[in-house]
Amino acid sequence: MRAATAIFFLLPWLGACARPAGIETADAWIREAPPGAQRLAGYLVIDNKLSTAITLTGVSSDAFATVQIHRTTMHDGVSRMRMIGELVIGPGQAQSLSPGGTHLMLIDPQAKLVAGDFVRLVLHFADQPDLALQVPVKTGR
Ligand SMILES: [Cu+2]
Repeated sequence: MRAATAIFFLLPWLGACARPAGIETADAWIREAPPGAQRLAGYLVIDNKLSTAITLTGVSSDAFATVQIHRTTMHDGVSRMRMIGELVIGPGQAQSLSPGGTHLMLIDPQAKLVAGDFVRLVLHFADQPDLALQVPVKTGR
């Protein structure tokens, strides 16, 4: 019984291949963009369950030429976004990348992406293994 339980819990680890322990993600999605748009926005929640801070140093995807981390700010009622080089998430903190706030800017899609498609994104962290995600494209705000 005990051995069977151990195998049950080990199987996801073997399949996941060096997924970083203690970093969880939720609600990842990419917003479908109008035809011809060269920039799409991606969102997710990154939950740091570790007792130390983690640093997201970048994101890559074969589906886009470039992925940047952007932060949206308001200046005199005008929304602007700027690139941030990295994102630090404190111990026990969850960072939400969401519409109107920090987001992933996915630049120059290699193919047209529509709702229902899935895109592989790889999150890169300092001092942690990469974290690969299959992220759905959806309509919405
Ligand atoms: Cu942006």
